[in-house]
Amino acid sequence: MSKKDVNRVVLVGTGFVGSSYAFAMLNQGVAEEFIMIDLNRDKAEGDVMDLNHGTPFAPHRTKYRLGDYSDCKDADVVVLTAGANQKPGETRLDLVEKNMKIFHGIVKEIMASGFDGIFLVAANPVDILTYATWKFSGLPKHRVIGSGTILDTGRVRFMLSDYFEVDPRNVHAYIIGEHGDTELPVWSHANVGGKNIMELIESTPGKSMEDLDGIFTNVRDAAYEIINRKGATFYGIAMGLVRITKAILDDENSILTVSTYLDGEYKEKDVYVGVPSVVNRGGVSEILELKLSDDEQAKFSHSVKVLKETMDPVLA
Ligand code: 6V0
Repeated sequence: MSKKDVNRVVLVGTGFVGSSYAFAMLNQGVAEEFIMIDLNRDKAEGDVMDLNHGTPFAPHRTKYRLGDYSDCKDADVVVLTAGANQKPGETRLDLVEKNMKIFHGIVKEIMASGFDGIFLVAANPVDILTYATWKFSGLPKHRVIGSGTILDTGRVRFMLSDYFEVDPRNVHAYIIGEHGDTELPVWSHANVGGKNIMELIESTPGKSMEDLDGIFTNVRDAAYEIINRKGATFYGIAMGLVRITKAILDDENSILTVSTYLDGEYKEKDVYVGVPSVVNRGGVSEILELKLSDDEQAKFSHSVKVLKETMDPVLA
């Protein structure tokens, strides 16, 4: 809780993702204070005005305010959605140099305010920028979290729910690894209402493993498909960011596939990557280590290798 005894969230970057997140926060009533910062102050101020005008119709009072970095001092959570997004044909890893420079400046300013809360990073490449935020900030690793594969996990749960015609809340399946082209589904632990997904496929006429492969391809490539049609993706990640923020502020101990620092878990070290993690008021308190199949472990290690190969020269 901030010193003011209300939950204070600061958002840096009020573009497509940031403003959608701010709107989703209003609709779900998660924080009392929501402060918005952007290089484009007019855009941030316009959003603040617009959002405040919606508060009479919201389920819970959230006060929006235009801010600057000194407001991070008493923030519980600072959410980073500033930076370039993917243009058609660009991968998330292509954004690394531009966004790393932007993050260096932003994180230094936030830390100069005396910030001592939790960072939630969403800008891409999210796993690498989360690692950079941890390095630039000097905060303990469990208090720096990336959105990781929360969106991809949401996408696979939605697509499986559509395929099996069941409520997505009854679909338990994770996408882990890089939030990007090398991510992977953990089919070995996926289940619908407790029934293992492979058994369900075998016992249901007309369902096949090939369909599952197709579903995963659609999950992995969803951003490209959406960007080709409307230029950016933002509603899905906005909902995922609210979910993480709520898990933090409400001290939920929820298991979410966020980007977390690995120190030997899943046979990997010194990397931030999406794995199921317990999220609460203190940040990430624990990593849920699933026993992966050999094929899943090999794909996960490959994903980490690609992240490190991209990150190491930029951070050196
Ligand atoms: P956008 O609409 O261009 O917004 C970016 C905002 O950042 C703009 O308003 C800029 O003015 C602002 N900005 C840039 N530099 C600075 C700075 N130095 N200080 C303060 N503000 C600054 O991009 P969009 O909102 O679409 O995407 C933002 C980031 O989120 C990109 O890196 C995307 O790739 C990433 N996404 C991450 C997802 C995830 O699952 N983690 C999903 C979708 C997009």
